[in-house]
Amino acid sequence: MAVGENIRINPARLWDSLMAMAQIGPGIAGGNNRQTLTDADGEGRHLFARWCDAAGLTMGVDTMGNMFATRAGTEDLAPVYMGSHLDTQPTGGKYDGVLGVLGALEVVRTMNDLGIRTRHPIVVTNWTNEEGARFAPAMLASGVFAGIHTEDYAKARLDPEGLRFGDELARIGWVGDEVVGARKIHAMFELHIEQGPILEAEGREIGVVTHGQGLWWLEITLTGKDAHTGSTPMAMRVNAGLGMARITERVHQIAMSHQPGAVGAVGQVKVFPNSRNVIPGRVVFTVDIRSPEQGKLDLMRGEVERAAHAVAAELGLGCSIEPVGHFDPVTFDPGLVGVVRSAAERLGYSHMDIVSGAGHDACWINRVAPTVMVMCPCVGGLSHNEAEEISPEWAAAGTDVLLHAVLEVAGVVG
Ligand code: HGY
Ligand code: MN
Ligand code: MN
Repeated sequence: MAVGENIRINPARLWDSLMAMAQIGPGIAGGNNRQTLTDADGEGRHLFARWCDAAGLTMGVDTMGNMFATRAGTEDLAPVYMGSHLDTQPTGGKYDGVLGVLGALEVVRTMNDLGIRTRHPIVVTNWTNEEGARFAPAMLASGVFAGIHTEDYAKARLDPEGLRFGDELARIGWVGDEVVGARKIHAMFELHIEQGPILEAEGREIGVVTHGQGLWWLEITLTGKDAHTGSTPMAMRVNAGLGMARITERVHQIAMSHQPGAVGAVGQVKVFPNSRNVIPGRVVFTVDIRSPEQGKLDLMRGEVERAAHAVAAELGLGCSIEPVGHFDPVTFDPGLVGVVRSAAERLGYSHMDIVSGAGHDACWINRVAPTVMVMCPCVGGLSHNEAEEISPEWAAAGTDVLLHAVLEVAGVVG
């Protein structure tokens, strides 16, 4: 039975919650720097927990710090989950991940306002370390939940300062007592901004996410020789920085050779000794390549690795390559995709099917439970930038669709 289309969330309350969360871990240009397991992340978690408590939810936390706030159902059934992540990039926006967590909370607040009861319990979720910016790989804790990574592997991950994930999680006081992955999920919904330009360009309010593209993160270490930038003859140089530059260009060329539907870039570069007048003797950088097509993704990985070794050989550099992140292209649950699409239609929101360009916790949870995503546009498609913006209307549209889709799957009683 579809819920009446006149039921809508409270847009002002949602927007106020988004703006209140944005005060925690502020960036330097209007966005956020609330990186995972920092004090700011801990503070954001406490605010979210207080809001969940005020909404009458029961909080559970697992040993990876994943937060699960439960609203009881009328029957002892596997819950319907909805959520995303509260951690941000170092120069992140106010909505990436946060809209999915606080939109889910707004759905529960609306259910409370209207006295709606459901057969299945409902769980609002905050997944730890979705971004992977501080501790690679991305979607780390949802990956442990889905059995992709072991908990030991995850807790041993180091940040750029050499701090351990497990120690940092304990330091902010968010090690829970639940076994990771023990929870049963009837269905999982993730509301997220598109982080690309398609919905806005097409004038659509809702993205019905049918698939997610796959990804490789390849960490390349080039080893040359530190030397004086002034007195070392060009022919004598073993320049790791030059190697990194040539490989970065090759990554771009490889992605362009697989158009449409492939992307590639180098986003993180660490140069040693990083002194203005020293030829870099070592460079460590991560290649990020993605495609919705498995074949293209696998081809690109091989081409990047061969190109890296060829450039290193030309310049007499040592070259090692370590995969530090990977997931194959994702197909979300067709039944739930239909539920999201019909909810958007019922509510009168313009919509289109879309493939997610970014990775999300939903990509891993899709391995262990029927999963789907709902997207709303973002201004200029900009994300992972402090200037990330959405409109209150887009936030409300996405959350209305989430409300109706979740109620349909959770089963309204009475
Ligand atoms: O990298 C991603 O796609 C996500 O933002 N972690
Ligand atoms: Mn995200
Ligand atoms: Mn992100």
